[in-house]
Amino acid sequence: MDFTVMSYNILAQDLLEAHPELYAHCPPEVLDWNYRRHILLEEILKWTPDILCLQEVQENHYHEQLHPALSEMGYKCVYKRRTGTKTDGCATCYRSSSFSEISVTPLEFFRPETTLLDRHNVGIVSLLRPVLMRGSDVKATGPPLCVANTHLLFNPRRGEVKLAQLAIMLAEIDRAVQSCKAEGENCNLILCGDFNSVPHMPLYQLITSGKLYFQGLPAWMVSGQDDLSHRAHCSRLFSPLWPACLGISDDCQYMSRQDTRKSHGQKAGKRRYSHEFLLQLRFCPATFVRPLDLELIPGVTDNRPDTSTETYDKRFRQTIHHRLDLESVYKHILPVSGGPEVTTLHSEVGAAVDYIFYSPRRVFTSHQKTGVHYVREGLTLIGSLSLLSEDVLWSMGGLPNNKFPSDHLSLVAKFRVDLNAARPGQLR
Ligand code: KL2
Repeated sequence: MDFTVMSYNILAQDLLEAHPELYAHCPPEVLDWNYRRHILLEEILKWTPDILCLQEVQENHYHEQLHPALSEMGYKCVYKRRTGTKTDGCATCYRSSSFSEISVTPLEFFRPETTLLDRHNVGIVSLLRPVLMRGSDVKATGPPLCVANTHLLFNPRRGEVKLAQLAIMLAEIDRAVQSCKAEGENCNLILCGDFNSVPHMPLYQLITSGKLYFQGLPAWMVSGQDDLSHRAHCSRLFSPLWPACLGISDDCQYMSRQDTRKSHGQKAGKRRYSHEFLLQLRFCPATFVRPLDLELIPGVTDNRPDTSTETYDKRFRQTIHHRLDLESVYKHILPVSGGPEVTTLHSEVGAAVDYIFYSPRRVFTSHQKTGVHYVREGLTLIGSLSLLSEDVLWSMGGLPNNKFPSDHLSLVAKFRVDLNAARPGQLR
């Protein structure tokens, strides 16, 4: 079965109006919501994706216009507005002729119990089942597909918040994967949205490589949106990245309540460390920068702490991981010119910040008592809609324009899924 996925940040009208300087290059008519709405719906209709992940969907526009129009086009939708005062949010829609819903989890990243997660971004994690219809009968069903849609924090300086928001998404996806495993099924993955982070920088690397060493990393570098290295003061990342009360391990998995208590040795939710524990912070490698004019006192100022001790490593793992197999549909380079693809453009930036990540197809063998089993899982990427270069977009007058109604382009990918691969370990 083939299916298509679209990820599209449609530019909330309230955000457009809050930052008019970003759109000063645009003729006023292309900024008009009623005009933009028609082209947005045309763009969706043109590709008619089986799965549609939207960001910056303004609540009133969703209820009054977009949801009715999408329902008319055969979509079932879930909407999650941001917490706080901003009026937009994410919407995940699927064509009910191609998928049926197993579960939907809206996620809020704002956690009042932590000083870290103080921003009002959200995400939606849906578990869907592919269905192949013949007329009104179900001809076949496929392995579950987890579709995660998010819009991470914009603030380029607060990379630590972006990572923690991402960790919540990854933990929720992992929970969906585990729930499928418990039923004896492999779950395919789609993670898409606006990550406010550019390709190959640390946040992106964490998603695609499954690990990130972050100790001492300047917070602005996480997303790579801007180069803030000239700043005199920059905050850096130190272990632990997020407090244990978040209930998420450094493997980006939910911990049981018991683990949460164990990892701090006391009541969850309180950051109370022992004197012994705090003493170890003196030996944090990134803080141990030797001042140039430090007077040499033999045995005192030439002494280096040993940071390789076992307890140090155990308490601070300095690396975050995840166990999901994710690859980007787009490779961020344009095929002919070799120049960078952009997914968003306005008067201040042109960059790739939107992505569709997916679990790629893997075939492996397992040798069990009964013989050789071929285990197939993952999605085969069979096509994607081209992105454009910054130059080409500026030659069209920048974004939004009369062809592209948002300051982002839509991303579209086509996948093939093996409907017989629903259960692992089958003999073929
Ligand atoms: O980068 V975006 O645009 O994905 O296209 O995500 C955020 C920004 C969106 C939601 O917060 O609003 C935009 N300067 C420029 N753009 C901003 C700013 C800002 N200070 N704050 C929010 N956005």
